Amino acid sequence: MNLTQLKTFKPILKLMRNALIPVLVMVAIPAAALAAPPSPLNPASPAARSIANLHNIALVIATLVFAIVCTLLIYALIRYRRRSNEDPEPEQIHGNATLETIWTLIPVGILVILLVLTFQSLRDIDPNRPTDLTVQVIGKQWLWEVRYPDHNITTTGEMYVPVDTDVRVELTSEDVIHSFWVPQLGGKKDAVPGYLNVTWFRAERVGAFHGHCAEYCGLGHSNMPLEVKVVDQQSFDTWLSSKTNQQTQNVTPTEPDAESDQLTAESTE
Ligand SMILES: [Cu+2]
Repeated sequence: MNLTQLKTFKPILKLMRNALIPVLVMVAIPAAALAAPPSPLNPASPAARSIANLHNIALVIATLVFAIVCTLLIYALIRYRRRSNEDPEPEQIHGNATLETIWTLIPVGILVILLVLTFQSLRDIDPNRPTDLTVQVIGKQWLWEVRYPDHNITTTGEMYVPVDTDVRVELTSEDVIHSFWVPQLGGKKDAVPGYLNVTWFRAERVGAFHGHCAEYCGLGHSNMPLEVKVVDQQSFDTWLSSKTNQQTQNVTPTEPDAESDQLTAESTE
């Protein structure tokens, strides 16, 4: 390599050196976020697993496309670069029907694969299925109220459910739009005032799953966590009976009915 060629490469090397730290930061921050406990990539429910699988497949395909395109680009830049002014122009490939057919069919094939997989995921997250437990979740500025309509129980900020049980979650809001999101149990679903949205999950293991409002809903938005506590059936039954006793002692009998009538009215609007 002579001196002129070295001078040509110098700005490129400088650019690569300057870009190294921003690129590392761009990779490290999402990687750290994904490794944190409530990661959607560590699913604990069939719907969440379906979404995570779709993400992983799309990521693998996108990475392969990126790697192949970059390799071909770098190869072409080096192999066909003009070394001197006498170099002839490389052979042009405009109008090559075979090549153009190939690079049309490959993206179409990739999109068809992703389309089929997306429809499969949509089927997996569809809440229209028989479920064993119904929970009503109401977003408020700024907390989550969780009601068990079949048991006349209300909790705040936490949801108890039995493991391996299909749970129907009926969502609405009292004020502004909130979004119900427990990353390990499923995708986001908005809680909209005067409207009933439904999602479902089946927690496959015992434990606490952290969730949070995922729609900016005012100054207290960051104070809207939701803890889903998944316990075995026996512990759930014990919790239900202790909570029922506690609430019948504390609450006047007409109050829960009035609240649940209000939710039904809001839902059917
Ligand atoms: Cu919010």
